[in-house]
Amino acid sequence: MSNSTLQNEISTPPKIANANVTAWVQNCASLLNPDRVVWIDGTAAERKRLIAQAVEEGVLIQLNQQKLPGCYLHRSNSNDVARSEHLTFICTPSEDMAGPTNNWLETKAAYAKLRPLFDGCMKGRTMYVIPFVMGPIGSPLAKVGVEITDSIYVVLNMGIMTRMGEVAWKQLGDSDEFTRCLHSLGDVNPERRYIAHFPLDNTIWSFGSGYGGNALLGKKCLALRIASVLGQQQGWMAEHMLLMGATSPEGKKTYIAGAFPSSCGKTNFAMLIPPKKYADEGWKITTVGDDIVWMWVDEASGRLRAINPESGYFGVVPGTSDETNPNAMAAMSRDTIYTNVALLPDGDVWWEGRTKEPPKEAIDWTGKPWTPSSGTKAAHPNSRFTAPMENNPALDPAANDPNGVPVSAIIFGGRRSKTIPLVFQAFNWVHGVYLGATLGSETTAAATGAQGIVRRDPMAMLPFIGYNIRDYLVHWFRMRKKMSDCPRIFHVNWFRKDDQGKFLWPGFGENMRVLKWIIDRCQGRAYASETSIGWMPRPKEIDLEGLSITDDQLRQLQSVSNDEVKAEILSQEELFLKLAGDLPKEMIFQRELLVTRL
Ligand code: OXD
Ligand code: MN
Repeated sequence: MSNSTLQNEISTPPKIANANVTAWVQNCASLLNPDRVVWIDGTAAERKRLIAQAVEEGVLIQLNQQKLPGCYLHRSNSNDVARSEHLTFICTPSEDMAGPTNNWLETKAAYAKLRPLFDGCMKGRTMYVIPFVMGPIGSPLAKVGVEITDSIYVVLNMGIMTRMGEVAWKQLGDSDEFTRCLHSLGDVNPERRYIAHFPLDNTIWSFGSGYGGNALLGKKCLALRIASVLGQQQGWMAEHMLLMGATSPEGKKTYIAGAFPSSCGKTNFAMLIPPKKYADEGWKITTVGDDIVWMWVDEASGRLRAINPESGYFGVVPGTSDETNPNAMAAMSRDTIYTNVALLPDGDVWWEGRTKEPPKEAIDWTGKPWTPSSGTKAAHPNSRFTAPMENNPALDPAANDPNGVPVSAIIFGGRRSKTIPLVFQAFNWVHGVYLGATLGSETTAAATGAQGIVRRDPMAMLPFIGYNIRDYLVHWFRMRKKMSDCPRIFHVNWFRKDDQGKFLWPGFGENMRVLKWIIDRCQGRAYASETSIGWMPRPKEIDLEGLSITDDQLRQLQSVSNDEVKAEILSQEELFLKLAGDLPKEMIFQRELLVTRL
């Protein structure tokens, strides 16, 4: 791009901009050749302008502003509806740095492969420069990123998911420490789609997709893949976890982090509304985050503390309703971007599970007329809402606290129709890390590929560990040594089914009953029986009052079969073999101890 275009009024960097960023933006503009450069300032007036422009360009559809003030619908390209794990790369000088669970490209080869795609790709387009902060402003762990993109949808989503605009310049000062995030929609062709991470250069290059997890580069790319590398180097952790607060009737607050694979109900759990009985007693649940946490050991207390680096929710909508998650429904009732849901004749939105009765007619997520007899889904199974966390009626008061919150429990959970009981507790941290490392879950629509197949998803981080899983597991084991008092670790499974294929546990708000036992264990209040797989509540420890679950069904939910556990150990072999020769010794010892307990 010629300098004269860059120097027109609209493209002048704001005075406050950091010189290192300005130089990098100039370089990118020369490569991308946009018609215009727009520096995003993050103000409400700018947002209003950009929304109007997005509506005019057909990127957004204005929804019924009486029912859904400030809400818009976006329909993505139908080939671009989920994260593309097979097109996601860790680019490092050696393959060993990326390890056996990542797709790897050699750094120089990756730049050489991607540069021609970016070369001139913004001709005829506007290049937006988005300065943003991940983490509460002023937090020692907060990180600055700058995303260059040609997608107005990305700009508007980043404005919800991150602290965007002038705050980033203040957080960055004159430092060179910012993540260089380069994104272009290209021609949205899966054949030319790459989500490439260069952890050693603090750089992300994403081409050919507008989908959240591939294109909102502050989220999975920065806050998990790049941050996990920084965490390993600097002694902290970036994890795919929700973070919630639970206040007991006596006013004691316990913070709980939970790792669940994509589309396994993290958002629902983080926004849980206690059943009436618990609410009447005075239990209160508040949300710090629903997808990502950054955790470090506080030197003064020796305890793990956590922040949520995001400032919004990019949640799955199908199945969400006033019954299953009223807080999420409230969060997405205003100032929300819906992606790939169905549009109703009155400008409202709909998705499977929103109401018991489907609407008589709608426009489906692809833009075609739809009726209940169409035989297709009206909303895409991975349709999403992007809403500011401030909209959540149950937002935790510490969600913006730069010092974060202390973590008392870590919960691992997968989607397992068989074998895995409702809840059990690890014997100790090392055993808990083993449980997390061997976490299995049935695959969902959040990523392209076959669904419903059990895959090992260590700490629910399989698609997000930005380096060698061997070093990641070692990092988890070593974190214990930094803590004088470590969180208790638990395993849950809300998805166990009976022989008829019916869910045994109601889930959603009723998960409070399980959470209560977890909290009581952390506070040294509840009893547990020692079993081969860990500490388990006695049946009477899980309160079933008001549920139509029989004691027998609870026993089924909690049953552990030695034969099934043996089969589980065998099915973990695939992961162990991937790590062959490199498996941390704790993993081998824990497996052997489990075998001897059977
Ligand atoms: C997400 C995911 O969008 O995990 O959070 O895919
Ligand atoms: Mn996620």
